[in-house]
Amino acid sequence: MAEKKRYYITTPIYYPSAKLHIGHTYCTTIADTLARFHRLRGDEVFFLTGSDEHGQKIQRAAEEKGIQPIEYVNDIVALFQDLWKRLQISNDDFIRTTEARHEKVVQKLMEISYQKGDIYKGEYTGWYCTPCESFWPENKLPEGKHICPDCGRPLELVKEEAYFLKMNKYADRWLQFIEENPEFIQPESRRNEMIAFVKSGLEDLCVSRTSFDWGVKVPWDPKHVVYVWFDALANYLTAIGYLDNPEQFKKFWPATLHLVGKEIVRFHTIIWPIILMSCDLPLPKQVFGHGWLIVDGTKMSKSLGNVVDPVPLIVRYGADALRYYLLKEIRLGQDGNFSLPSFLGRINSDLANDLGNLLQRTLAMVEKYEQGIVPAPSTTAPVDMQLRQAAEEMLDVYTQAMETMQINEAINALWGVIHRTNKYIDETMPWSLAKEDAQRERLRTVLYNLIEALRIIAISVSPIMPACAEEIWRQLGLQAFRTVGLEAAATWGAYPAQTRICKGKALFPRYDMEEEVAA
Ligand code: ME8
Repeated sequence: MAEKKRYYITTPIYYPSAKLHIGHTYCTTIADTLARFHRLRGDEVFFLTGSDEHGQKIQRAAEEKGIQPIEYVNDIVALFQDLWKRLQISNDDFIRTTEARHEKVVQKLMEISYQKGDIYKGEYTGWYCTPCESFWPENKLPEGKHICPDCGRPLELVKEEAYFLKMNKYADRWLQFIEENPEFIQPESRRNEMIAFVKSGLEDLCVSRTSFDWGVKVPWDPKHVVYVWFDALANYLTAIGYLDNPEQFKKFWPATLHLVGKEIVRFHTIIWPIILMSCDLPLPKQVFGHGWLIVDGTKMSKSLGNVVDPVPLIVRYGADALRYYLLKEIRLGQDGNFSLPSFLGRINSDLANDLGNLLQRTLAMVEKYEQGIVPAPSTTAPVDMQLRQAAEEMLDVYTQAMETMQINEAINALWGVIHRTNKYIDETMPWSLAKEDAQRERLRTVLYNLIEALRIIAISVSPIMPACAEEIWRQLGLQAFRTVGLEAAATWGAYPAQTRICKGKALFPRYDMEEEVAA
């Protein structure tokens, strides 16, 4: 058997400065879908998410509430974990930067870099964006304006003793790496931006702070805490066992994909690789900067307060519907809008009508004409071959699209087969076949083919809507869904005839648009 591929995928570890919104849900859903797809394909997957709990932003938020930072983050991190559970996120680990296993890794990396002579003591005088936790030297700012070039919020003037990482020492190596690895920064536009940023001159990076204390202590000088981005990025090493599980670490590092929002591509493609170079560790294979969910033309953001809470949407419409909508509506790499009417439109048309109805109609006919037992096929007509061919071709397009992270293209291919299968019902007219005894075998073949198409649809839809896939599987009378792989979808005719179906409730209800929007 061919050796399994390793697939290590990460999301950003989110700040527990407030509860998460559908922007975070969007990123984590993409990562989950890719992780599930790779597991389905038989790859060995490690999927990581977590929380970024140190830094000035969190310390201030806790102070405003009059509680200790750790108490503050504990409550919010519990909400993160609850959200991921509701959304059926299949992460293999959840890393918190306040865990001892992580603090040790941060200190180790600082130590290695320091011993190598890449970290030196100095004083930082310049600007700081607390919401982004980002340093902005005067020369990177638009003339005379002390606002953050990333988020547009006011900067604070900071003057404090600090340690610095020699970024410039690695600039040439970085440029060479980027040239030799054109896939490293995606999409292409982000890559060009990052190259321009580095070519405009890299300032040494402040890697410690002394004006507050909520962070990992610098091991040789504990009045300093490690800069929150240095601390946060190291999470990707901690979770796979950099210090405590060398075998697993060797298996999964370098990461296959860091999926991040476009505003933090710079941290992941410039700062992170240089930290890794300084520590003599290999660089991740790819960083992909996805687009934003926007509201009225502005990025949805915790600190702007213009956010949509995913929890009531999941409670009302279900995790699968939300996952489907986010994956279908937005092309990876581009920005997208969330709106309730378009969400409801998708549920009604794609989920309730196209998919839900196909299952309902098919199972109702198996019950009516075959007393709920799926018959064996025995005839072949050109229309059957067309259906089979559509399913087989879909699998190729779907696999290729998933591999290149074009999830919405994979969905389009899959829905192509759902439409084709609905059309097959209209073309073969099982209700007419049922009227003639001479057509009995033909009717049986048609019913079998419909069930078989649904089996393939269930497998392929599972990375996108895991609960719905499992429900289709159950209603088809099949078992042990979790052990099924993508290769099972590639074999037309694998559905075992003479199985009893288990017709249940509709997969998705239809909503009245006006009532829902008014509610
Ligand atoms: O940046 N649309 O955490 P964070 C789409 N702790 N995605 C969005 C979004 C939106 N409107 N808003 C946020 C941090 N996101 C750091 C990360 S990693 C070592 C440290 C998503 O809580 C998107 O993926 O601000 C973005 O990059 C991430 O949340 C930022 O989350």
